[in-house]
Amino acid sequence: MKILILGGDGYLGWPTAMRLSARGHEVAVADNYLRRKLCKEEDTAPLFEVPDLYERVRLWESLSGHKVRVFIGDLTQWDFMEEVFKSFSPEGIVHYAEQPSAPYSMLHRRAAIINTIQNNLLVTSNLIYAVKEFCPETHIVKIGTMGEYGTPNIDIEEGWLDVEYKGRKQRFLYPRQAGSLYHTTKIMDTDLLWFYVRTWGLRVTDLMQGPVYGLVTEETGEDELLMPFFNYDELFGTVLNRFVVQAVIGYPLTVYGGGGQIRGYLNIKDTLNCVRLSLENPAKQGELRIFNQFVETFSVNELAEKVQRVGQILGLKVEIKSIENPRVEAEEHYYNPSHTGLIELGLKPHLLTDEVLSQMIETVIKYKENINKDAIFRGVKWK
Ligand code: USQ
Repeated sequence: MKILILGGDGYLGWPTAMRLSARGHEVAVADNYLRRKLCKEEDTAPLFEVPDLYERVRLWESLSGHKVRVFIGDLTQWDFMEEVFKSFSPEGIVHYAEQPSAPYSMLHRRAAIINTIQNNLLVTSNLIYAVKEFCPETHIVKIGTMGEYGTPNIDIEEGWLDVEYKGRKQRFLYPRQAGSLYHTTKIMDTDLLWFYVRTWGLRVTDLMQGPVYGLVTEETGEDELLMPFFNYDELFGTVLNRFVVQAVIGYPLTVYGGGGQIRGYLNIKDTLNCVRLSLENPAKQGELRIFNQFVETFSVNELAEKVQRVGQILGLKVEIKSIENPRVEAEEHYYNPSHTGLIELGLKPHLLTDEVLSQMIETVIKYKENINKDAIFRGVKWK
C-alpha cells in the first residue's frame, strides 16, 4: 500500500516509517521539523543527536534496502499539502503532524495559539480537503489521545456512548473534557473529522493513544542514528521516559502532586503495530472508527516505584519526590477505559516488565553524559 506519514520526523513518525516500509509498504514522509525548531527555541534537546530525514532515509535504505520518500515543508500551507498529494497519491495516511505536548501548549500565547491551535487544526483541515480533492477513498489514520476523554467518573468506552434519554436512544461520540489546550485541539480534530465523515463520507480511524514509552523498535536495533527523537525534558518528554532518565542521573523522580493520576500506557513497539494494523484493516467508507490505544494502566506512583525498584537492581540510587503539581488535573480518580478493538485486530501487547524497564535504563545509561539536568524541570504552570 502507498502510505503517507504526516509528521514523519517525530518520536513516532520515523519509527513508523521504518516499520511500514519493512512490511513492504511504499512509504513517504512529510515534515517541517517543527519539533526540532520548538526544542531549539525552548533551549532543550533530545537525549542524542538525531540526523535529519534525508540522512536517516539514506541510512535506512543502505541497511534494509527499503526506500522512503521525503517531503520537507509546512502542511499548514495548502500549496505544500497539494504538492505532496499530487506527487505521491497515498492509499493510506498516518496523521502525526501536530504539536504533541500538553505543557508546551500551556507555555505562552504564541505556543498556544500559533504552534498548537493554528498548527494542529490547519494541518487536519488541509488534510481533509486534500483527501476530498485528490483521493476520497484514502483511509486516514489519525493519532488522537486518551486525554480527549479526561478522567470521568464512569467507564470510558471506545469512542462512542449509547445514550437513552426520555425513552429515546442515540449513539454519540463519548463525552470529551480534556486537561490541556493540546488535548483540546485533539478533540477539535475528532469533531472536524467526524463532521466530514458524515458529510463527505471520508474513511477515518481515530487512535486514542495513551502516553508512549521506549526508544528501541525492531527496526532501530541499537543503532542510535535510527532511534526516535527521544525527549526527556518537561516540555516534550512523556512521564516514563522522563523517570528513566531521571533515575540514570540520580535526579529524584518528579511525581506531580499525589501521584494517583492514572493513564493507559504503551510501548512504542505497540504504537507501530496499532498503526500498521489499522492501515492493513481499514475503516469503511463513511465510517469514523475509534480505538483506545494503550495496553495497561498505571498511576504515576506505580510507575515511579517500578523505576525505583528496577533502577536499584541495576545499582542506581533512585529517590522519588512528590512536587507541587504544575498542572490542573485530578490526582485521585476513577479510571476504567475499555481497549478491545486493537486486540481484536491482532495486537500482541508488549507489557512493561522488569526486563523491558531494565533494557530501557541500560540504553539510557549509554547517553548519560548527554543529559542536561536543567531541562528536567521548569514548572510550566497551567494557571
Ligand atoms: N507527570 C508526572 N511527572 C512528570 C511528568 C508527568 O507526575 O515529570 C504526570 C502528569 O501530571 C500526568 C501523567 O504523568 O498526570 C502523564 O503525563 P505525560 O506528560 O506523560 O502525558 P501527557 O502530558 O498527557 O501527554 C502525553 C503525550 C501526548 C499524548 C498523551 C496521551 O505528550 O502527545 O497525547 O501523553 S494521554 O496522557 O493519554 O492523553
